[in-house]
Amino acid sequence: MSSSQDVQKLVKSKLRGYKFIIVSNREPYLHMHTPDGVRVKTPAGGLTAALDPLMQATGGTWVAGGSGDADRECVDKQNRCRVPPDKPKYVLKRVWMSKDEVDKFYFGFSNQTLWPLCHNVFREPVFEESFWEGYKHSNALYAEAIKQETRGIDKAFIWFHDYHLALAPKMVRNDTWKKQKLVLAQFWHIPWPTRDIFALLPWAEEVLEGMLANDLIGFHLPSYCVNFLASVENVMRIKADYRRFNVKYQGRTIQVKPFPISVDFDAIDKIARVPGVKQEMKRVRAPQYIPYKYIGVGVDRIDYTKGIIQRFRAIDRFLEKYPEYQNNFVFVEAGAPSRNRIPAYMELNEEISKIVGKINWKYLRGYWKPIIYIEGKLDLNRLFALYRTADVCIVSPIQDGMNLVAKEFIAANVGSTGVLMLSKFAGATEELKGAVIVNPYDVEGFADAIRNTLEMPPKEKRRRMKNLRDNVKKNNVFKWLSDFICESAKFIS
Ligand code: GDG
Repeated sequence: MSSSQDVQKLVKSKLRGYKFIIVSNREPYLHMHTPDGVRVKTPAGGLTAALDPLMQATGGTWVAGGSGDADRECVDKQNRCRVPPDKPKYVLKRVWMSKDEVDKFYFGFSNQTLWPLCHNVFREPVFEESFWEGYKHSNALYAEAIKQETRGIDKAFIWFHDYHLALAPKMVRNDTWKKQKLVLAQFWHIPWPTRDIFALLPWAEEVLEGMLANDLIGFHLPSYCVNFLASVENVMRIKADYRRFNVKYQGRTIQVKPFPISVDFDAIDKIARVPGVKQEMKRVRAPQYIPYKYIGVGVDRIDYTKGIIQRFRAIDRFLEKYPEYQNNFVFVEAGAPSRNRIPAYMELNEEISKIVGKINWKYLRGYWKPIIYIEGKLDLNRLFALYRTADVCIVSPIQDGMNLVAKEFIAANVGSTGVLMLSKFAGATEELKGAVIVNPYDVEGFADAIRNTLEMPPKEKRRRMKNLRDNVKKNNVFKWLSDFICESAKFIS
């Protein structure tokens, strides 16, 4: 199962007669005001790109939070519009939230309580009653939108995405009428913490009750599934079956299963070869840009889980310990800002500018400085040119559910000339044999690993990258989609 068309066929055969509904906080199309009038934008990111063709083929409904500044002007009375706008294939149903609602639901409970709670990052989660109330309220808005979309429909498959929507499945299940057959499934895109950490959450039981209304719950890794089952046992006092990875609750059996997410390998491989990328590659090595012998690259959404500070500390130590690389090595960090309203993210932005400034000043020699920090989202040609030109791509999260950047780098490294350096705390590390593995907290070991990687013989680099590319080509995003849908289809009668 390796292409979008294969998955489309699969959905059509497996989910026959079922209305297909996807629910996520982020929407696949945004309407935005521009000087040329209202224009449609698609958010960058692999997930919406992978699910959109599927929705186009199945023609269901996607329920998501409206976030474009012209979104409200472009929907009907039921808050629906048909997308893609130029060739409508499915319904986008928008859920509206006020600024205050977004503050509590998205910036509050989702990203200041659940996000740090689920990542082992020594950031104290914020346990704030008003965030929790806001989270419940917004989940109810999503549930209401789903209810409207399933009114009069006797069979639907509803796929919830992520930690923003833990409570909505129960709300939807409770609203089901007698003969209505709803199959509910959820994919949790971030780690699930150990049972003792999860038990810190004052609303642990309600969160689990919400999720256990699903028939299927997916995580990236088996260890997150085990942690989830252990949390259910611990908090709800019900026995889980660790052999079958399931738990019985209120007369239903809930399947919990790993589905490691991936990228559209073939699409990335193709884009990486377009003339625009090749042109940009020449520019990257041009004297006025990066004329140095070695290039390292880092690409992240700016987040304290991504280990950006730890990466810079290791680069500092590497240049200090191996001074022959001074004036020879440049590290380009592309950081896409995110969640900037949250104090921890504001502090991180400041910390990043300080450490970049400090390191660059420490080593500054003539024109050369070791770190080029590009704040903002890179356009695709530049991003792919960097992926193809880099000697090393450093992905060093201190905790990450999976990490798609690692897989994008592999798919884009068409010449097999680069090396992937990966933190032992990224979900992707379990699959990506062939990467150089580092502990981002071990400054000394990390610095040595950078040196060893740059010194690696080309043959060894190619061998490693070939293994990685074979793996990601085979285990691509369509495999993820089809595995999840096949498992969900087991609940369809
Ligand atoms: C969550 C989980 C899990 C980043 N900077 C630029 C840029 N990006 C794009 C990347 C990639 C995406 O953002 C980041 O995806 P990740 O998977 O690395 O991380 P999260 O956003 O934290 O995602 C994660 C994922 O969900 C999916 O389940 O893997 O563990 O935390 O696509 O390319 N894109 C561009 N310029 C940038 O500067 N164009």
